[in-house]
Amino acid sequence: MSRSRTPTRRKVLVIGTGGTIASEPTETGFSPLRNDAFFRRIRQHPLLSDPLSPSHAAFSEPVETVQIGANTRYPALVTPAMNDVGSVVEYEILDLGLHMDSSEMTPAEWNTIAALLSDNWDLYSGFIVLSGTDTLAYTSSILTFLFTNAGKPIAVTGAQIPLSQPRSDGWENLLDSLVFAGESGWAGVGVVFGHQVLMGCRATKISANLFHAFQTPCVPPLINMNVKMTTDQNPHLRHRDSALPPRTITLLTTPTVLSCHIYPGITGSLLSAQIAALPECRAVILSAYGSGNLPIGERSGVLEALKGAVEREILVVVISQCSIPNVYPLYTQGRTLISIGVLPGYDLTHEAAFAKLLWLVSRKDLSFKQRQELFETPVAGEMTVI
Ligand code: ASN
Repeated sequence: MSRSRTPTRRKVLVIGTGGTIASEPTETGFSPLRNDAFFRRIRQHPLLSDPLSPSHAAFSEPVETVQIGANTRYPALVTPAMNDVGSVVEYEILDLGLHMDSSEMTPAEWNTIAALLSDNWDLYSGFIVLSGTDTLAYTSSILTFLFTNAGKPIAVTGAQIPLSQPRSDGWENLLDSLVFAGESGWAGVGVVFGHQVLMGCRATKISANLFHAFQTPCVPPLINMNVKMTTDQNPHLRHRDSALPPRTITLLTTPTVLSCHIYPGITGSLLSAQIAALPECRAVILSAYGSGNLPIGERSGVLEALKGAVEREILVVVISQCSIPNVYPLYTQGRTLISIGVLPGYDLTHEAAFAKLLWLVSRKDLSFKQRQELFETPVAGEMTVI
């Protein structure tokens, strides 16, 4: 890992959305209550808030917040030294008005997060998005497409155990995120979890129990944060630079991307009914068997249904149900699908396929043909085309 010789004091913006990391026990189970307990816990933690800095304080000390529209900004905190030359990170937590379990996350929240990142781009050297883990990989995927090639780091992290509970992994995930977003020389969207930084558009949640909750099944981690910080020669790890992110687009918030799981006995009429139930359907993800196979015999009517969808300019893509995905047209089924305009998703995760399609259909500047072409072109290392 590259180390600067002179100590740095970079500013990082932390956007809080809720999730387990910010949850407190309630009568109905853990809930990401929107109160300042979350900030108080961080403020009194000696590894996250330097005990010698004036902002460090005991849990019981009062908190002065600033209301910015619906969001709440907490006072800046400073970490203790993060490396051997004494670099520190100064960070501010901005809590979204609505704290939520991430299973409630929708494209509308992604628009809010993306707008906050854009509006604050010049004011901070790095960003951290705190999310629940259930949809964290969807959030990191969409942020990768919205902030492709940005020259600053955006860490997306959370926890399996709340900070309010014993043995929380949130402390380490937050500390590692501050290292990635504030101390390191790296850029790009990374899922920071279990002492690793993973490609934002390749990550998938593999467990609700393991502290290593995320994996990138087809590529190595970007960074291993062990005693030594090592990189796995993932070509998508980029250095900080002054490149601006592309102008953000506003994601469509009405349901436009349909996801269909293929299973034995599925019929064309079942697929058509699902497509018809989405009046503004612009894209369909088919999670198919193995290398992208699904029933195409006349009996099922699936091929006819898909042909009709492509003719109505709906992007239809095939990804694999396998936990290590890889779609390639090896069998007659796969090739027939391609011949009617269905697009192979190669090794895309479901999260990245959904995010890429939402990003493509939300771009008003693209024709249907251009969206098809761009779907098959990797834009942020999200897939390997073979
Ligand atoms: N249900 C939680 C969430 O996604 C799970 C977690 O964060 N570990 O908000």
